[in-house]
Amino acid sequence: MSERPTDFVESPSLDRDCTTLSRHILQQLQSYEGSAQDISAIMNRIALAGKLIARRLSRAGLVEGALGFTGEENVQGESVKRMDLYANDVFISVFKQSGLVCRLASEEMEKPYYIPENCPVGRYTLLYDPIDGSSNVDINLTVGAIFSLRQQEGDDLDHTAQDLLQNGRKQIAAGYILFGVSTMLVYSIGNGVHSFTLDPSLGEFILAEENIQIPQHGAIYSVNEGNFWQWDESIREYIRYMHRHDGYTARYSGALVGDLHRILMQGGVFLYPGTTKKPEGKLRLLYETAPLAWLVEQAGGKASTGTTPLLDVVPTYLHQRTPAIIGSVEDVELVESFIREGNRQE
Ligand code: AHM
Ligand code: MG
Repeated sequence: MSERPTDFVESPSLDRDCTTLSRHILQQLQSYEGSAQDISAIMNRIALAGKLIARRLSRAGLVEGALGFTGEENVQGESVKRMDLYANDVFISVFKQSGLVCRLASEEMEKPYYIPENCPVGRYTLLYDPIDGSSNVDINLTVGAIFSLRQQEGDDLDHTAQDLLQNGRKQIAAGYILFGVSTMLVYSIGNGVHSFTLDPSLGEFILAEENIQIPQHGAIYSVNEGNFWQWDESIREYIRYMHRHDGYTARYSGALVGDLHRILMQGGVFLYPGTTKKPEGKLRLLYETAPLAWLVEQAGGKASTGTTPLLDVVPTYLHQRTPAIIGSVEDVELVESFIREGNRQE
């Protein structure tokens, strides 16, 4: 006798609606050990931060004091936007009394934020860029948030956070939240890359795609060509090659998360090489390029500085920048081949 009620109708869409982020993470971890429970709880808190930021962004034009600059500069010498600060505080508030994370480090804070009462229970550090591409906020275009989770090593009693200065392979979890047409959360805990769409009516992130694989090659190259005359000749040669060959198309939104998301789904390459003004490029390693590199490699892609695997770079300070070439294997290798050729001729 069937155990199902006779009027039960299979509904794949209903099944999918029930695959929430928290359920998916627990399935991924396949363990009820303390550390698995911690990572699951941390991911759920990151999702909460994403929902809070998405809510604020969706009403930004209506809320007094949500848009525009604060008049201050961050540690990188960049003008701080009100949304940058709001989103930075959201992550702190979400984790402050969680007992899960004992340090938070972000683009907006010169030094990590310590939560001593969470240690030694929560020996994790969350690194994040609260609003990536913040120049897009005031014109109502896509922005993102990037996160990376690392295990704390040692006591860090002197609060120098030296243990964070390690390569990108030390990440335990990484991902981003894309505030676009809809809000998406894309994450990996070292077992494939999975995307979720926020259903505002449920307040839940619902599975969109599991085990995303980036195409081996794609048509898109994503770079700020306004920097052309500030690049090394090898990058200029690569761009000339793109211009002269069929089958390539440029896309650049000014928000790394949006550009990278497109490449993850459709293939291609994102690059932010060094410039004469900024030889290391613009993007920061620990909370921008390393998490995205880790994610793209998890999806079968590649990430490079041009000469070294991006995940091998060991920073010497928290806010260190790196040139970044991230995307489909063939397209990243094409850029690398131009750089190699340039170096050979020097
Ligand atoms: P931000 O985190 O301060 O917004 O800076 C990072 C952003 C990236 O999202 C984007 O790819 C890049 O800066 C754009 O820089 P540029 O205007 O130099 O092309
Ligand atoms: Mg950023």
